[in-house]
Amino acid sequence: MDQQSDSLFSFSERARQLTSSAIREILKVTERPEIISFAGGLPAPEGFPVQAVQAAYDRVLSTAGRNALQYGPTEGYAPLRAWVAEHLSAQGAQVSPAQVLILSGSQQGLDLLGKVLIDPGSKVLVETPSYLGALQSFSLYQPRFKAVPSDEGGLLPQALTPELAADARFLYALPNFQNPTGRTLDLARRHALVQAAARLGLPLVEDDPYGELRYAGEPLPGLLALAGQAGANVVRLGSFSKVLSPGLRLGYLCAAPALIDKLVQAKQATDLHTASLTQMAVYEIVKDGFLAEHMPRVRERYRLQCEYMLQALSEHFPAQASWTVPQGGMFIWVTLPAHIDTTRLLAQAIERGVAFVPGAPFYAGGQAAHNTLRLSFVTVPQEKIRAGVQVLGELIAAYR
Ligand code: N5F
Repeated sequence: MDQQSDSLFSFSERARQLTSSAIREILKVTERPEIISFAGGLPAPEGFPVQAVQAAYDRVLSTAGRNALQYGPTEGYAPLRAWVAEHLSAQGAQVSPAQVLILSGSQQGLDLLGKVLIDPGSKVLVETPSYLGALQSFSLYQPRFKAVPSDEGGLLPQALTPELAADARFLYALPNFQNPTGRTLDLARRHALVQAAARLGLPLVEDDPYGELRYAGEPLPGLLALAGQAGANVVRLGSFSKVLSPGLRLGYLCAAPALIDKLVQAKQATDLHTASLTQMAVYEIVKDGFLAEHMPRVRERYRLQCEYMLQALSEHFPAQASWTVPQGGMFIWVTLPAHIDTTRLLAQAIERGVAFVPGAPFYAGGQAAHNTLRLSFVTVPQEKIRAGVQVLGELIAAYR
């Protein structure tokens, strides 16, 4: 098939460099029902508010059906933009609706940012490791990734030297329960990061799909909320995927109006606008405070699942393995003894009916740690978490 399409089309330079996301590839395998998958960051379907979504679609269609089925503005449905602005303002940022762009999933925001901010060869700063879907989106625009040093507490703001930041288009950062490591940037580092960014004139892209999923520790202000005082330029991405459902494909971006204008032009060329019906239905759901009653249930479920996996890891993984203990979100990051290559381990694990995401594709602009892997603990039922972790423990012990 590939050979045939190669001779049928002359692919662009950009397309030639495209590779498939490791997560999406693994998800194909893990669709088999017998597989215990710790791979995809798929929210637990038990948490999907099916009835609320159904009722909202019904209400929208019966009260404003013709509007909902019509084209709409590229910027997004005005009441939803206003809700997002208010939601972010309640978290300490000062945001007006004009600074909000509604997206078809926050992944679209990553692509649009790449489109309007990255030229071939542009320097883009990333954490080590970082969300591989963002690396994939940005890669289409052929940047030069530079890794910002980090430790178990996340990004090291003092590592942002003038030399590292010089000419960088932006720094892509995930302060809450980072994908893939689950780690969280503490308050002191958040302050130091926005101050360094302001001093260096470096835009920060704050991606926060998991922020509402905190089940331990105190909530911390986001980079956008801290930006005002420091005078930093922060672009914030948010998503309804992890609070309502990813199948809705709805997210948003908040930025200075000058960037919103450019992104709107790029979005016009991409999809004209995000589905009107979806935006109106989601607005119906969130406008009266549904999330305040819904999120505690989701958080409690994730807390228990996380605890369960941590327990299974300490029972079944060897003493030389270490892992992160997240305060929220969906991921645990495991570091195995240096001789273990987790890409090879994955092939063996799939034969035994267990999947995870190997660590290597999460690295850009620096050395990859091939002995790392990401485990998602939210979709697998508790008894299967134990069974899956046990299999991985056996394979690690037998690895040669
Ligand atoms: O808002 P949405 O659903 O487009 O989320 C994209 C996204 C953006 N930023 C970060 C840090 C994310 O983690 C995500 C979603 N990540 C999932 C993951 O497992 O890493 C996506 C898995 C689903 C898939 O690739 O099919």
